[in-house]
Parts: sequence; C-alpha cells; structure tokens
Amino acid sequence: MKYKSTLILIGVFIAAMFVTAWSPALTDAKSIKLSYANFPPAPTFPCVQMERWKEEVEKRTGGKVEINTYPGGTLLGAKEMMDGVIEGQADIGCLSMAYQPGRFTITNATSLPLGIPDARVGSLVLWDLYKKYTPKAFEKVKVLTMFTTAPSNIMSKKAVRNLDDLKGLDLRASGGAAQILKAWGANQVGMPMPETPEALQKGVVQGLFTSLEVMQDFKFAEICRYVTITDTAIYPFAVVMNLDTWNSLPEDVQKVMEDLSVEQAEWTGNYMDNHVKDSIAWSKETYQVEFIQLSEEEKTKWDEMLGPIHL
Ligand code: DTR
Repeated sequence: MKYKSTLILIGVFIAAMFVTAWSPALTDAKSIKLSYANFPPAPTFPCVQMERWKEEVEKRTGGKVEINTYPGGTLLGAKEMMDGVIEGQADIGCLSMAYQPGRFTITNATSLPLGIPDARVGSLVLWDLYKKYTPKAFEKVKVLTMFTTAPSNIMSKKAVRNLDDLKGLDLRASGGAAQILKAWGANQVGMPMPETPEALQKGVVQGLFTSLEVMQDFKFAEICRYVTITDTAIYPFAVVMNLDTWNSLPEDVQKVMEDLSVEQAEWTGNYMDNHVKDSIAWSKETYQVEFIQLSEEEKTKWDEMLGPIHL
C-alpha cells in the first residue's frame, strides 16, 4: 500500500513537471523581469518618460518583459546611477550627465551655450552626437536612449533684471549650466535636483538655473516668484542598461528596445517642451510669477560674456 502511494506521488510529480515545462500559459508567466532606477520623484519628467518606455516595451514585447520602476532614488541615487548600473544593482538607470563633471565630456558638449532652441531638438542632437562618436564614457553599458531638458532660465526669490542683480547671487546649477552662471558672475552652487527644494527652503540658495517645468513639478513657483528668461544651457540625460543584462536578452526584445531609442528621445523632448508651457501658465496663474525679458542691450552683454565658453 505504502509502495503504491509512493508510486502515485512520483507520477503526480512527473506530471506536474511536464505541465510546467510545456504549458504556454505558464511559460508566458516566466517573463523577463528588469529593474529600472531613477533619481527624482515620480511626477517629474525623467520618471514620466521612464513610465512611458516601460509601457511601450511591455506592450511591444507582448508581455514577455516586465519592468519594475524605482523613482525617487529608492534603488539608486543621482550620483551613483552610472556605476550602480555597471555593477548590476539595477538593470536600467536614468542619469543626468551634469552631476558627474568630467565624466561625460563629449555628450556634455550639448550643454554649452549653442543656441539649441528646445528639448526636442536638444534630444535629437544629443542622440546623433552619441551615435556619431560612441564615447568611451558609455562603453561599459548599453545606451537605450538619451534626451535633454528644455533651455535653462533663472528662477529666483528676488528679481534679476541685469548683471548687477545677478552678481554674487547663490543659484543652484550643475554641469554646463554651472559654467554659464559663473561667467555671468553669479555664485553657482552645485547639487542634484532632488536636494534643491530643501536648499531653497533653508536659504542655502536664492534660486536655481534649469528648465522651467520644475516651477510646477517641484512647486518652486511658490518660493521663486521671478523668472529671468535666458534660454541657454540644456541638461543632457542618458538611460543605460547593464551590459550582462543586455547580452542576456533575446534578439526580438533587443530589437524592440533598439527601435525605441530615437522615438523615446523625441517623445521625451516633445513632452518636456509642452510641459514647460503648462508650467509657465500654471506659475503665472497660481503664484503670479513675473517673467522678466532682458532688454536688447542687456541681452547682448550677457551673450558676449558667454563667448569664451565656446572655445
Ligand atoms: N539635471 C537636471 C535637469 C533637470 C531639469 N528638470 C529636472 C527634473 C528632475 C530631475 C532633474 C531635472 C538639473 O539638475 O537641473
């Protein structure tokens, strides 16, 4: 009797193994799971583009790939993103190149004052630059896409109408944007975006220099009631994947991701450009923020001071 029930048990076990291996439903359930780390809070544009990419990849691979997203630095912080992905702490990571000066020199050239008009153009130029030079800085990862912010403007607690107003003013900026602020005589303070709300509140800085969607997304309009339009530096971003993870993916999944690269760059640029418009309208309406246009004469002075940065 005991012998018989053991035989039945073995039979059931073998049958279960067989069903697990061959049932399409169960095979489908064995999807490829990828982690995607991001440093700023969920409602900000780097995370909005992350969710869009996740949705598209999951849809286009027919559910074969499942992506778990980690916004707000919950998996990797702003400055550890690149190395964290190289080491495999996350499969995918979104990084702002400005936070590690000297590391991404070729692609950071896009943050020079070149007159890039908006985020869509910036993102496509950045992607072309990357494809043309495939910089060494990215040789240890697979680059999935790149994009940029819209041009930077000054958001401040006090009005900045001329270079005298700007002199010695503590403003937060990183990378190429930092060089621009220094050239204008401001006191540039470097820190990643997620640290900025506290620095503004505590009075460590009197404003910041970046794209204007943050007025709404970080509610900076509440504290910075003045914006001086300069339309200069854009900030470049990259989305990178761990190389072993990339090499382990089936070809059809790799193709879906490759096909998305430029599309995602352009999508993000368009999203950013539209969102900046919304943020300006929202800031004016909600906090009566004043948007200051420099006079022709003043603007010429500011532009001339940026000349040496192009060299
Ligand atoms: N590198 C960024 C650029 C930036 C602009 N908007 C956001 C929103 C969330 C994170 C970063 C950014 C900067 O630090 O200004």
